[in-house]
Amino acid sequence: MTKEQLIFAYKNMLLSREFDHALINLYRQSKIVGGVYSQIGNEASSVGTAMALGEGDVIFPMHRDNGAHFVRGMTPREMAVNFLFRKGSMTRGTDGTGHFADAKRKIYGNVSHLGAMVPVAAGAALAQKLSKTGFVVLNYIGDGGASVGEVHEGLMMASTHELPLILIIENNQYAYSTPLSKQSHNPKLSDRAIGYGIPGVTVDGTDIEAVYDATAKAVQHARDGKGPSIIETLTMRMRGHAEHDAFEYVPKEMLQEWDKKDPVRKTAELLIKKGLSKIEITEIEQEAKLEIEEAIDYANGLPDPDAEEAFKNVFIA
Ligand SMILES: Cc1ncc(C[n+]2csc(CCOP(=O)(O)OP(=O)(O)O)c2C)c(N)n1
Ligand SMILES: [Mg+2]
Repeated sequence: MTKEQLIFAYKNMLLSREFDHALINLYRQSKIVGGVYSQIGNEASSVGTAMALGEGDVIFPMHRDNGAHFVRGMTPREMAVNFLFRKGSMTRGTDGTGHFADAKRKIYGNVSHLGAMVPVAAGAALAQKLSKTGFVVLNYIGDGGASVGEVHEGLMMASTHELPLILIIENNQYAYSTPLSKQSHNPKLSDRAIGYGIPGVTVDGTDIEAVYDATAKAVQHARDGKGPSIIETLTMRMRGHAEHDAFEYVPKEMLQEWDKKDPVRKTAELLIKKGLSKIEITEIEQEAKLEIEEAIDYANGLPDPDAEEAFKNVFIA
């Protein structure tokens, strides 16, 4: 990655981290109801993968991919309005947990039912192939979600028809309270690519450059008409499944080990190696913090949605 790309990556990783801290605080004050799914530990995976796309490519983020939303140009204000489910949010205030799409930015996720998004993404990839757009489709799934049957169906279709689909398996070691060892006999999830006859690779998901490089390679493979790939990004879910979960089932030593590989800190260290000064890094950090604070204040100042919104787009017998 160039120095400019790394600065962009760092900024977007910080937006994700700061937004996370802000949502956690609001949750503790009961100002947010529903799930707050922490992104901490996943920032290099969501940002590095999304950065490998070009304009016009399609993306299906999941619940820990706020970094990808920021990379695609979603502003902190838009994100805050969505997550605080205010009037004017993309779900008209009916959801605050990231189940919004934005067609103008080619963001088509998030389908809540784990696994169900992959056949939809494969369909979007088929559309790109039939219409010869040259665009690719990037789709995320977790270590738990990757074991749902529909993922297999989507990959069967994508591999057989050589569709331009890239599946990112974000292996953060846990699916709610279930460790990977209790739901997959083979811990190397990228091995699943062998069965489909497509490339599969496992990368350090805390290393922004490793994530970006692997995704850029898979994107080129797809653009060249050679079909789908699987990339497994190894990360750690540093908090509970969502903020209601005290995650006492996760060994403390495991969290301590992974904390040494904190992706945000590692990216700052990389920037210093590339010649950025500590002052320049602090400036980027302060800018991200201020942007998020301003966005949260903005959203907090907006009214609740009108009550009749709750009756729109639902079937009432
Ligand atoms: C089919 C289905 N089953 C259960 C759920 C509830 N659920 C949402 S996220 C989640 C855990 C998913 O774990 P993983 O795929 O590893 O992703 P992570 O949350 O760790 O990022 C569960 C059980 C769901 N959304 N869809
Ligand atoms: Mg997981």
